[in-house]
Amino acid sequence: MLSSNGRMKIAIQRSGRLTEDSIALLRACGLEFEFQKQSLYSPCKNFDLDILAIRDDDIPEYVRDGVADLGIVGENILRERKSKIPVLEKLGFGSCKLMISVPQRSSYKAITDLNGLRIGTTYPHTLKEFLRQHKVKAEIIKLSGSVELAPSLDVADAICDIVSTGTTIKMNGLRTLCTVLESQAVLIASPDVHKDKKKKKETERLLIRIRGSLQARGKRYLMLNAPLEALEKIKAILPSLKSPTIVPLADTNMVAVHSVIAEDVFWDVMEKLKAAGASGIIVVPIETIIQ
Ligand code: PRT
Ligand code: ZN
Repeated sequence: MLSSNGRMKIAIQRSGRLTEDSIALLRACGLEFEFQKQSLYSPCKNFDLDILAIRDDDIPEYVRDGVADLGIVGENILRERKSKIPVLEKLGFGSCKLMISVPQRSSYKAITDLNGLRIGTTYPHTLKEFLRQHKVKAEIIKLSGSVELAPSLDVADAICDIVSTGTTIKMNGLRTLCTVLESQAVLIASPDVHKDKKKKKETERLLIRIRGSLQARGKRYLMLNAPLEALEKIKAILPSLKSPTIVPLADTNMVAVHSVIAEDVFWDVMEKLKAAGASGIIVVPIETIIQ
């Protein structure tokens, strides 16, 4: 039985591709809990929230029915369930594409080439909608798993399945033909959350933390010393979130510059800063950014 102890509940995938990142996100929000996938509930010690571990396919229904107040699930599942539950935030992990693939040696190139074919999938509703939009008449073969085997077993001529690295498709002698849907994990909320004052407030608190942690992802905090005359040059090099913080130093010819930079431009920026006269460069990780 599901407990209704009055605490908020967030549903996450019990065991699968979204589990680790969902837990990491909640921990990055400062939530303290021990996650055991054997138990349905993991209570947070420092937040009025229980983590509910279930199959990803059940998350939209649990949240829609208010059994869970919040949920973390892939957009692909929401679309397939024709869910109307509001998405509060895209979470930037679990990225994948729902794609139509065909045998490598086939001659199919365009979406219209799918006319008259049998397409195997575990996403019949999403595929039906896609084919309707593109005015393609194909037969949808509903499968429950191992979709990639369907063409070699002659159960289907093409497949519509989730692709991430593309290895599965390649290993089964298939190639992708088109994208049906781009997906990532999202935070959803039960419509009832907004009607309950306490839950609404707790959701807003959590959302601020989630956004702060997403903002900080891929960013570093940079500190350096620079001669005053090099300051303008250094400011021009720094692609900061906002203008950098300039701190005076005991040596009045020098200043300290603090800024936030993106991880992927880090080394390029570093070399330019050194060449411009920066010294004592320190780069530290950022846990959260609250705007
Ligand atoms: O038990 P439960 O029902 O909870 O889990 P599940 O087995 O249904 O889901 P799971 O854990 O496989 O995926 C959970 C969610 O992760 C999906 O709903 C997507 O939102 C997202 N996701 C991200 C993926 C993938 N990447 C992915 N690669 N879901 C599935 N795959 C599968 C795909 O179906 C195919 O079999 O991985 C294979 C392709 O991967 P590549 O890397 O070889 O292209
Ligand atoms: Zn599932």
